[in-house]
Amino acid sequence: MLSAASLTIGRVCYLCARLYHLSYLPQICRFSTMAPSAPSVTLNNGQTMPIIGLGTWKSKPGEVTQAVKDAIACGYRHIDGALVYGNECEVGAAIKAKIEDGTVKREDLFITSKLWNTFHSKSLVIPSLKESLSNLGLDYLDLYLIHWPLGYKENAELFPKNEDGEILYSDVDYLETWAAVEEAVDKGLVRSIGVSNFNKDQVQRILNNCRIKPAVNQVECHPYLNQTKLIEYSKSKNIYITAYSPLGSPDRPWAKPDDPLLMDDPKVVALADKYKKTSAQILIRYQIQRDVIVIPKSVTKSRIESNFQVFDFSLSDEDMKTIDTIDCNGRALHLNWVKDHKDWPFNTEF
Ligand code: 1BO
Repeated sequence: MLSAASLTIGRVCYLCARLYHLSYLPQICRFSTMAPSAPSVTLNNGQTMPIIGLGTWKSKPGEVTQAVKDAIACGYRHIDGALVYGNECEVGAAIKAKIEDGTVKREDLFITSKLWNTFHSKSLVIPSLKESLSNLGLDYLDLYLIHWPLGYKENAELFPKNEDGEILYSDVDYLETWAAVEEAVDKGLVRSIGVSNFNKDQVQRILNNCRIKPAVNQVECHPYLNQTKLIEYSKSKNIYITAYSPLGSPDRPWAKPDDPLLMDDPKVVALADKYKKTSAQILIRYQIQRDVIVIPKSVTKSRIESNFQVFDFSLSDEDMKTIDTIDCNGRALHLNWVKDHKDWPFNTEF
């Protein structure tokens, strides 16, 4: 809980005070004041994590350095990445530049990376983590996630395929992977650990067998796939959900021309008009008010900035409920092409 004293310190607390008058105190009370310009949540190990970060999935190497620099310049302190995004060196170059120009110190930043599916065996986890650290120019990560519960064939390319173009699997149990990720904490290479794209049963299986609990489960989450049940379950276990593709992933390569666009949904557009905000700001604010960490991706400076301007208004309870009504189990990243994998996560309700 924010103390009375903390309410007098810093920009975040000024925003908390403003939001108090907008009846938003119950949600904002889980935030603390680590970052200078965005609220943070406190994870189950006591580490703090800014509730909004810059997503870098699908950000091209030639564009992402400037995007991360712009994000840090306008107040982001949380950058989300992954080895498989193929742009960690360029993300690292931006981090280095913003530390060198005095905008931030390393400890001001919250940097996430993810272990790819071809490195699930115990012996491969720390070497792959070290590759991400080297790419990023860092000596520790704030958060390291197992990217998917799915193991792919190891010691080959990132997307190993047979002659028919089908992905080749490994049968490594993600519990083995989790134990190795726990060792990364012991070695001081990562501060917090978690998972991504795990369903409830898979998270529970880790909880039943772990030494260190996952702090975060990063999943696709937006109003067309609002993940209410997974969020409720996760809260009951003190695990935060991070929402990737919070804007509906309009740039996903496999989108069909007639797929509905979340940002053009009439209910979202009506709320954007009502609050004089963009659709993206409504969708980001929706997650923040559900106490969900959110990582909108953009490489466009004006969008990076406007996506961050979501702390000067509050959606009413009624409008939050209206957004809840457009859920349609509309998963953009279904990975149907590996649905016969023993650990494909989308064959249960949530
Ligand atoms: C394959 C990348 C999914 C989102 O992190």
